[in-house]
Amino acid sequence: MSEKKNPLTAAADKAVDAVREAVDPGNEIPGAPSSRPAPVAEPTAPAGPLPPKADQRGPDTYSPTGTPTGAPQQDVAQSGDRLTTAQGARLHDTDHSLKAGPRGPVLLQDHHLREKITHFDHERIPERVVHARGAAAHGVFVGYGAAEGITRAAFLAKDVRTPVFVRFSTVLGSRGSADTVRDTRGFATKFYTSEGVFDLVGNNIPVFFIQDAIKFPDVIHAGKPHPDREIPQAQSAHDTFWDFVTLHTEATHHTLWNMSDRGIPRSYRMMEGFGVHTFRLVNAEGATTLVKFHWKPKLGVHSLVWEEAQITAGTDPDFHRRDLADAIESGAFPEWELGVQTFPDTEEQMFEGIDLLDPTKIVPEELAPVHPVGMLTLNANPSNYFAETEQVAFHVGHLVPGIDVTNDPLLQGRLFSYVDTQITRLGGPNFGQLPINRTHAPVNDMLRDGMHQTAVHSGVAPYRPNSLDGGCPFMAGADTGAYIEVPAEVPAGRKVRDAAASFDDHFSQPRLFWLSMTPTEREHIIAAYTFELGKCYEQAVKERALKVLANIDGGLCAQVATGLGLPVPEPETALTDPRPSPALSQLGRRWPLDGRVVGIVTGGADDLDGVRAVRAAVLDAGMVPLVIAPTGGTLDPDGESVTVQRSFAAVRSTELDAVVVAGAPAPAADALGARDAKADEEVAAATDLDPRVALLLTEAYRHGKALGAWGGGTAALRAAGIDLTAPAVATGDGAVAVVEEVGLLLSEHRAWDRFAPAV
Ligand code: HDE
Repeated sequence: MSEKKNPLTAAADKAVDAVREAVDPGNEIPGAPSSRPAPVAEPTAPAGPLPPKADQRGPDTYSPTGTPTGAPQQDVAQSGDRLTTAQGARLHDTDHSLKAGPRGPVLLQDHHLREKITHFDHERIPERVVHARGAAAHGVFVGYGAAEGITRAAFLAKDVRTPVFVRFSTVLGSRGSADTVRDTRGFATKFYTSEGVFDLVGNNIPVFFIQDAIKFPDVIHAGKPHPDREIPQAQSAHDTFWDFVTLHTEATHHTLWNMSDRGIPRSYRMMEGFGVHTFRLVNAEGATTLVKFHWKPKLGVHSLVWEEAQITAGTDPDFHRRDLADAIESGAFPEWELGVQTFPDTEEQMFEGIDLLDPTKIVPEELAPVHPVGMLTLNANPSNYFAETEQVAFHVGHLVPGIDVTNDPLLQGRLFSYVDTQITRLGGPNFGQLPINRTHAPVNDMLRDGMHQTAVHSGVAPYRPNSLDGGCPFMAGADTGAYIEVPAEVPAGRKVRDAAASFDDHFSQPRLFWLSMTPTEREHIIAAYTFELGKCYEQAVKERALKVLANIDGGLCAQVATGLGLPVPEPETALTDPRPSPALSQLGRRWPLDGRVVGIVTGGADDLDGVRAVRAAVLDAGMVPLVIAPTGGTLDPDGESVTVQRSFAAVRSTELDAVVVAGAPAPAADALGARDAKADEEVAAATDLDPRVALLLTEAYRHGKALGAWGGGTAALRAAGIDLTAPAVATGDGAVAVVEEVGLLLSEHRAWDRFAPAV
């Protein structure tokens, strides 16, 4: 079926180009709340609503039944310049309820009061039972045509542009929980294709804790806070999680990934995405291929350091959503290539001895390379979190012709769960009509009525067959774009509650993952297990966890046992000898720097020309400079002024990817231990460096971040106790030369070679 030209896609692309032009990276640090700077005095002249910021847009405007309306997106936002009731009646006072006399009582007749409070009382909807905490963006997907031989899906055809909405999330935490917790991340993509909506509802980890959907409530109940005290929030470092995953050893592989650096991503922009299950593609001739979907980020896969993640959870719990929104606002549009691993659709559905229906297994890329089939670019922020990010409803059953499911028992259960959950969360069966969920293909579904029905259907015969509505709607066939399930053979057998024998191997792939890690990555894994198990109370759980680790690797088990102060158990299964997969490691290359944040520390009177030049060089490299000085305000107000983005009191190293230092500022007036516990007075007395700067530099150093200093800045590094000859510490006299070197160092993400691994 040929791709219909979607007028709104073209309009959206145009709007995106306009965003690129409107972004002025020379002056703007992303994050301003409004599209226009606010006056100090409260405005008094009536004016209509401000337009959204240049980086924002809402869902494309389609009718509830999939027809483009062509309406400007602002038409569905608030309108008019006067405050009204929900019915549009203008109001003259919203600060006082209607009373019998100025001292009351309040009158029941006050409709405005009751409407305002009643609506407020119902502003919340149930949060997602999993993946409650998320952030999303609009974008476009462009097919390369490389998949045309294996799928008839129109959106994968060459140069077809499809609007998308992508929501990233953590799994365990509540809506208000912190972004940087150790957890799996969701990576859910809604493709608004010409053939209907396709949802690819994946994660940043390619395997799952369980092999059968019936265990999902178990694993989630174990991972969620304990039901008595409702702690801990958004994390797995507690007894119930470890109790479950050590008894239910098919969770071992996913748990190991969670304990690796994949569990604490630096950014949503720097994560891989995986469809996890094996899907079945079908081409125009009806030939089928089994595939696994992969998203490959242009910026590489990068992580935080655990201490950094913990500090950030307190200092900026919105770290990942801010990073995503700021990057898009500054024009650093995140990109991922979609790729597929392909496998012959054989009767046994195995590949090189790996069961393709077992979602706890990967197929190493060295055995089955990932073939790129298209490019995703996120290019606009939502204009309303609730309407878009909260109300978006994904479903693995939202498929388009050319993409079908397999018998993976985890996937089969998901096919039931997602509609079911939306009915509770979004209040009825019409969630597909919410603007963010509307398909861009015509809908004639004969589904009628229900809560929040926004379509106004016509005709009298929502049934088939009918003659009263002219027989409409008619069925489609393969040649007219029908979704036709692949008539796959169903293996004969008895009805059983059981799994295939090949599902019993729970340890060979965790071992493969462990052996594929570099020594630095292994150190991080050891530390994560030791931390998490160290937080458990039950000795039995810790001992059981060590037994599981012994089945992965003796060295891993011994190191964690040492940390826990427990004996090292013997493995209970024979260790296998898998070939490592270097593709699983995150390290060892250089990656683009788009949207990375560079802190520029100055005492205010240092080489300000150097500060300006560094700022310009950082912006030129597509990164974001944050000028850090003793107080807020501007530096050199009489010259070419430099705006301070962070005072020493407000900054924390964790918001920076790299730091360059222009001088060695003496303790500022507010460097008082009594006021700011970060301002260690002993450090101040011993070094004559502002202790907040000393803390910033030492934290950045031990988190492996590139550091640079020029001129008087070198003295600051020295005063902070930083070895100037250590890896990724750049010093020199030329400000720009130093920042260029820092950029090069930052392209490797972190200087892990500062710290020698023991394993
Ligand atoms: Fe989900 N999952 N899931 N899941 N899942 C949900 O749907 C479920 C699984 C994933 O940003 C829920 O709308 C079951 C695997 C993401 O809105 C719910 C099983 C993978 C998101 C649900 C799984 C995922 C969800 C909760 C076991 C990776 C967030 C709210 C069979 C491939 C989507 C909702 C968003 C959300 C059920 C397992 C990914 C309850 C029963 C495996 C990214 O329907």
